Amino acid sequence: MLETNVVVRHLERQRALSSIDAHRTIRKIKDRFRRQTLTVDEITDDAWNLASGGEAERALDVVQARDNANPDPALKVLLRELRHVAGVASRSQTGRADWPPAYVDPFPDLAFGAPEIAAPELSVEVIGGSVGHHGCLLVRGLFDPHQTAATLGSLKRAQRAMGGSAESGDACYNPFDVTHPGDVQYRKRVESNGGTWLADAPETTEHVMRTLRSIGIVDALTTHFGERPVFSLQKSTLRCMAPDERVTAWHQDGSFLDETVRTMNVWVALTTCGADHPASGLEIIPRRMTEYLPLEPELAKAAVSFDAVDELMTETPSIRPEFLPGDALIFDERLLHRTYLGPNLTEDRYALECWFFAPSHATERYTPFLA
Ligand SMILES: O=C(O)CCC(=O)C(=O)O
Repeated sequence: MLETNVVVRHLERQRALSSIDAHRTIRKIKDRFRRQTLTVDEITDDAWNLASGGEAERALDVVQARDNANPDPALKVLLRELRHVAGVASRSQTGRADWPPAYVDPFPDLAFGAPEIAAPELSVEVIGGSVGHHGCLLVRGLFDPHQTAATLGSLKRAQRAMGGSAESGDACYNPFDVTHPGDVQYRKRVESNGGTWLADAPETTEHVMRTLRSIGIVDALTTHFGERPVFSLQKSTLRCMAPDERVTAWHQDGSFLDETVRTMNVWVALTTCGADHPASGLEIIPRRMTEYLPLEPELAKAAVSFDAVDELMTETPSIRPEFLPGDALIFDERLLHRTYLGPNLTEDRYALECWFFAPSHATERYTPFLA
């Protein structure tokens, strides 16, 4: 991790390589990678050379291509570090001026409930239009059965390794170096509730990013934000939610992120849950919220007051969608929602929660990774 910090500091101070030098270096490295005879140490050296020349995004893309062709656990950890360096560098963009982007309502006749599509209908217009007009978008089968099973398998390996039984070395669970004491406590809290930060699991991170890219999510969000998105250490989580009945806090994530934040969450059920299934799902108020509701922090720091939720529900009752494995809910920082932990739950629920940010408008205190 020291290496990452050194490179970040270096990047912040310098633009030492001229772009001609950088292009020459990239060409040489691509040629070397194509031959596929490089050892992991050689790839690592080449990648850091590129990154310290201000080309972390290019380094990320070439190492990723190499890892796709010839997977190696050590490359997963390297990729996670490169994502961080590239994520930090991407913060200096200005972002799109027309925010929020204007989208036509793709479901003009939908008066109540969550807009719903099948995965092949996914586009930036449907995502942006549904979230912008109805608060969220339900995507049936966003992950196909193979992608769902592979993600669930990778999540379980990460959580077993987190519990002390690593199966394939550091790539399953490899906590990213954090220095802020608040983050150390935050990670402990997440882990004690059955969560694992996505970026702490380099193998799962690469699997998830490859999957989200292959189904068009990363490109769609790049168009939506006008810049390649980042995800953050503290806000993207692999979850195993135990069936413990308790009162949970309604929240709008934007109420505890920076005021000008631009986000989109891709929440994917990896096991059957929600509705009347015996595994916890999400309860949501399916409407576009224009404001942040008052908080009542007794239950949790960002808990919205139950009175305010009750009042809103007289206009828009809450729903608890059914999720089959691979179904997803896409929403941004304004949606009012909570984990549903009502009576009669008996099974664990597994899910991926992946919050993307426009790097120019990401939460400052969070640790970014380029998607
Ligand atoms: O998975 C859950 O139960 C919580 C999800 C959530 O609150 C979120 O994705 O913002």
